Amino acid sequence: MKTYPKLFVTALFTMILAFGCSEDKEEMPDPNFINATITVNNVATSAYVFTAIEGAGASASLNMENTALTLKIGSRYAINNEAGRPHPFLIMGIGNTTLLAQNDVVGTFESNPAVNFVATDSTMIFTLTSEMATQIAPYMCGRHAAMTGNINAVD
Ligand SMILES: [Cu+2]
Repeated sequence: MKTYPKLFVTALFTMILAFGCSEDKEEMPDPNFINATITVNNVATSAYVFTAIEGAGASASLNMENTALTLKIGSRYAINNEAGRPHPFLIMGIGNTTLLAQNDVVGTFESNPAVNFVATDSTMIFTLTSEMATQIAPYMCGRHAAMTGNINAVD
């Protein structure tokens, strides 16, 4: 009969520890948490249009050709490119550099750990760090220079 209270006390301490740990986890930001998902499509070879934005931190006029995209600095974004492989999404930098690219071009921020860039044929995921924000320029299609619009990085 003495083991029962001992087990009970052990279980109680385990619960307290588990609760304490889960509280700590909530305070640690998940580096893979996506704040906003932006869906983009193409109008032939002349424009991108943003068709949906979900979550927080990103905004743009939907279904307007080559419209500006506003992104909050410090947030993580997924760009779902429904235009796919024929229209690889690029985030350009000042001086016509490429910061992030969905195609074979290797952007200057693709290996930056804080940016944590992930790209597939249909999606690119990245965190807009303040370092990257200082160099950000328009978005552009990797194959059609007419498909381009401004990116505004905001605090
Ligand atoms: Cu294109």
